[in-house]
Amino acid sequence: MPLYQFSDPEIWQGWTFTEKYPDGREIQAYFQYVDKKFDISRDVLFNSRVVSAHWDDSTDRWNLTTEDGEVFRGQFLSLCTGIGSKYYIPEFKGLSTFKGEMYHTARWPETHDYKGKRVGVIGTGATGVQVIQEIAPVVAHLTVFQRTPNMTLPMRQRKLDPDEEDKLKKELYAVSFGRRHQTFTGLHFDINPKLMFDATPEERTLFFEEHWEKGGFHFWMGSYADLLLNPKANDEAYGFWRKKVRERIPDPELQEKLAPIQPPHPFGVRRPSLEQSYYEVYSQPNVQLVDVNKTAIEEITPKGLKTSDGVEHELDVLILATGFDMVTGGITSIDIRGQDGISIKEKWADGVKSYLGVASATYPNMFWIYGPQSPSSFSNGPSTIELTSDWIIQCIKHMKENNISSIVPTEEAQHAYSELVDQLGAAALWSEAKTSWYMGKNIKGKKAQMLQFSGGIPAWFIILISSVSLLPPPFPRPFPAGRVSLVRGPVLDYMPNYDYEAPLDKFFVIVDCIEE
Ligand code: NA7
Repeated sequence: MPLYQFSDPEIWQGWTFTEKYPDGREIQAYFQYVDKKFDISRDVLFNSRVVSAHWDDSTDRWNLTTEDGEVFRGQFLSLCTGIGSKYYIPEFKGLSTFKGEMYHTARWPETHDYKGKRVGVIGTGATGVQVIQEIAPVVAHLTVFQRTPNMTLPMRQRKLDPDEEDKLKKELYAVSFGRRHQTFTGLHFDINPKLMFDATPEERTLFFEEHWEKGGFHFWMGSYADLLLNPKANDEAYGFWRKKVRERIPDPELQEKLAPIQPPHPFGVRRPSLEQSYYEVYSQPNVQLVDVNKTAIEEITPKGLKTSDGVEHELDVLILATGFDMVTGGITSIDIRGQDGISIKEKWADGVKSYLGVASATYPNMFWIYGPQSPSSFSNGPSTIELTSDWIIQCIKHMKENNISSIVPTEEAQHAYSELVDQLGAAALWSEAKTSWYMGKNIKGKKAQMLQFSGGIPAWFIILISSVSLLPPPFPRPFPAGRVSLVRGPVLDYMPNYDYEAPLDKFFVIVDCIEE
């Protein structure tokens, strides 16, 4: 069953996806179905860009202004700006001189015919991989400009049988949705608590094979507990990945470009993209792979793209699959000012700080969902989104019932939480990827820091609910002291002497606090 959907039975009982990974059209149809069920559109102002949000301390209200000059007032501000809403185009010399068609993958045209065209793609992240495998069979020529090979995983896309799904709905859907709150990623499977070298070589090989066959994120977030903690353990997984990928690429030179002997960074410290025919297309005669580390992109010309070896790659279409100002860009592109009148962009120039990954000191009554310092991109979206939304509703309800008109995290609580996020980030191998958006390193000038809570959903959830379900004020309580670990990794004390016995039983399914 697809887990990337709402867990409300009113929704899933009446909807069946046709594929394990539905395409854009089907996802849009699903949203329309949800909208019809809950009449969401009634409360939405479409095509309306919010440019500023200023807090007024004298009235305890937010004043919002849109690009069209409309002004709105509200007691609460909930930022549902997502983690990938501000797309990013690097400053390529001569970009505006290009005479052909140019698209960023975030602004993909609804319909387009690439048949017979000479197409260039810069970037081999999630969108690059998708575009490359889809258009390679139809274009006249495709040139891919790669900086870092993507350590992709097999998607194992398949059609879903409606009868089988009906049966699953009766037996397992509710169970699987419940399970989403108990695993590190909010998927239905979890990280194996065993360490890589506690398994015998035979056991390991069979384990890898099984997870590879399952496809999706199994090989990554279903792996041994120290995959992202121990470089030697990571090498084992990379070696298996490299072998599997190389089997699909006959040409040794291409093998080295796409799955090099020396990994550019540890496996899984950047988000692996799911692919279907990504490696096969590179063997087509009309596809060329340019390693921009060897022949750099010098400039974009009216006719195409010039690399440092003097070659001008002539193109009809240039596709920029160059990513996003991830996690923070959607928030910092709005002029948000709180109690002290300082914009959030200015405040975060020196690094993001939040309380619980949902709120920020000096910005009262402002919450965000699936944003900075929450499990966001380390989790299945709906799993985190539903937990956070429930938390916000509960918090607002509590405020209403207790006549509290505004709340704001204290600087101290924010500092303590943000430190925990940093420490968790530093405890694993994440920072070894040079241009990872997980760490904000893909954007020039952005402070390098772990942007997500990397201790998994159960650990985050216990911190979240313990800090809020126990309101009354003052808000916030310091988050519950205790210990969080990256599964079997270093255990971090985030406040001493916390009696964590009871909540652990309930929520810390994969967090190992007792051993150390
Ligand atoms: P990603 O995954 O951030 O990929 C961006 C790609 O663009 C990546 O391969 C970058 O290379 C490449 N890039 C960026 N700047 C340059 C320059 N200057 N020269 C060459 N190549 C460059 O973005 P996507 O939009 O594909 O996916 C974003 C997320 O959305 C994805 O992870 C999913 O969670 C959904 P690099 O690898 O950094 O060397």
